[in-house]
Amino acid sequence: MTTLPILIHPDPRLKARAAPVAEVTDDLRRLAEDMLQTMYEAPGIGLAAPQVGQMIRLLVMDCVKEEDAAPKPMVLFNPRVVGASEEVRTYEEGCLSIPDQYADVERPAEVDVEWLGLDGETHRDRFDGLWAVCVQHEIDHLDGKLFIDYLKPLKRQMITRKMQKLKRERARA
Ligand code: K1U
Ligand code: ZN
Repeated sequence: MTTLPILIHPDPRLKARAAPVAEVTDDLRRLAEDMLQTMYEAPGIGLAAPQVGQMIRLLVMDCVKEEDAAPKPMVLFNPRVVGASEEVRTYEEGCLSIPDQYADVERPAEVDVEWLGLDGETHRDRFDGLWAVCVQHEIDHLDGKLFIDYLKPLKRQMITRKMQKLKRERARA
């Protein structure tokens, strides 16, 4: 397994719409394994393929928080929200492509999602709590949308400038 470099905002690949996968192949299963390893190592609770420069509709996540609980890695190809609760919930989100920046985002509290699994079969489930926050954040990545796009322009601009500075510093190091 390989740990992949994570793109940092601003990057045009993080603003582009990713393409659906035609079929779940062994190469794509290997990429999903590498993404899970990258996510656990970061550490994070989710990761979308565009964040590692792969412009396909694939996301991984594991929102199990308790340290002594068994991990629950999930791999979703071509995920789509097919239903959402009227009830909304605000959560302070972060992003591995926007390190050390957090902001409140309001989203539906529960969502129904359909996707292709590692077995190539269609799956459907209802997500709530942190799982609902995370799956919506990751599907946004597949549509070229970042959590800062929900913020007021001034706050978004401030975060973007911080990230530009971070990238300049990392390039010099
Ligand atoms: O998509 C990403 O950039 C990953 C992101 C997912 C996410 C976090 C919070 C709300 C919505 C979506 C992260 O994993 S940021 C890191 C993080 O939240 C975390 C890190 C260690 C332990 C627990 C959480
Ligand atoms: Zn993110």
